[in-house]
Amino acid sequence: LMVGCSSGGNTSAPAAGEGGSGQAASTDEQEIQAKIGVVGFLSGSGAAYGEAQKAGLELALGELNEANKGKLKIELKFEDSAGEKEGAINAVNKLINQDNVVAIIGPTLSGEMFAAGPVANEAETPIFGISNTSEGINDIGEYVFRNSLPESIAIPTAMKAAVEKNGLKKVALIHASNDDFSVNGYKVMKATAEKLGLEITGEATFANGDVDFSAQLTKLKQTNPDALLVSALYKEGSMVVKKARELGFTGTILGGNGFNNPKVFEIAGPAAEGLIVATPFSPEKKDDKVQAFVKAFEAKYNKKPDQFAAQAYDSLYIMSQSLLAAGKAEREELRGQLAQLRDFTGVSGKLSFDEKRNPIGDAVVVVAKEGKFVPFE
Ligand code: LEU
Repeated sequence: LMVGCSSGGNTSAPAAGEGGSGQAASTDEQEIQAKIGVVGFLSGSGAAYGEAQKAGLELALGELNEANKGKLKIELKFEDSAGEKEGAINAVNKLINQDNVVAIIGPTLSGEMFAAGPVANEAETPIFGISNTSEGINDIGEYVFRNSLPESIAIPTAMKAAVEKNGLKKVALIHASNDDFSVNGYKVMKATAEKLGLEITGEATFANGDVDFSAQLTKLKQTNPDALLVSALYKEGSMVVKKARELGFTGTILGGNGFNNPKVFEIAGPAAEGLIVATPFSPEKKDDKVQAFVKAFEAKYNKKPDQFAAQAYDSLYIMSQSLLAAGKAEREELRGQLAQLRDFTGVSGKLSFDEKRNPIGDAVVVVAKEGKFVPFE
């Protein structure tokens, strides 16, 4: 790498690499200019995920630039990947080579990260997932980070609670077979069911983009499960929930991380009632930091933040802390600081990081009640 990308060309600070020497002026107390790229699912079937992330990031950006005045100024450059692997690869290439960003936040989906993470890693540019919950994200390489709690922690927490409180014995599973995250979530659900000694009465799949799930659900209902375990993104997942209720399934429905967005209530309507999911963030949490964030978010956007807004918000605080510790906006230094992160308390809870930079933390279990998620107790 030639330049450390200390600033974008469109700011008033000296841009490293543009002058003859390639060195920024050595005046002490110089404000660090950091341009960070964001790759989000901002249009298409999962756009509400990307919108939540953008909202969380922009709220944090305003707060941080105010708090760090004179020391650090962050600029965010958003790119829409539309939830596509190709889109994510193109966005990452553009941000690294054209915009010369110091790091990238996103992309939204695990599948996109599996495709685009290697590109950033190869270019020695830190890339930070804020919603990638699949197994194996950090194995992409040492420039790959995330603060999103893996499904392998969240799903078992939700399943154990559901087994205890709803007395489940037999479960049926359904998932999107063409989405890495949904496939991983399904595997965790199946392994957890086996571990908990549950009988698996049936399994079915569909593809993202499908709109008719009656054949699969009719068959699964006939196997008479106590619960339906759904691993999907919100659009298809919510339609599955709705259809299952329409077909007369009255048992428990439990979903993965994809359901943690208010769109679920829009799409599934009253059929969402009783849906159980695990999340590292709840806007209802009685915690000063969480409540201050919820208040600021509501003041700015007139709605409550979801998990994706919260993790996005936290990620920029982690970036800011690491950039200040690095003392400059350079990729290698920033990577070093991010790798040293051992724990961080944000609005989405207290996170620790294992030796592979995987976050470890607690999930809370919530249940859909009258149009919102409330603690499952
Ligand atoms: N957790 C999902 C994934 O890792 C994304 C989220 C936005 C539902 O792909």
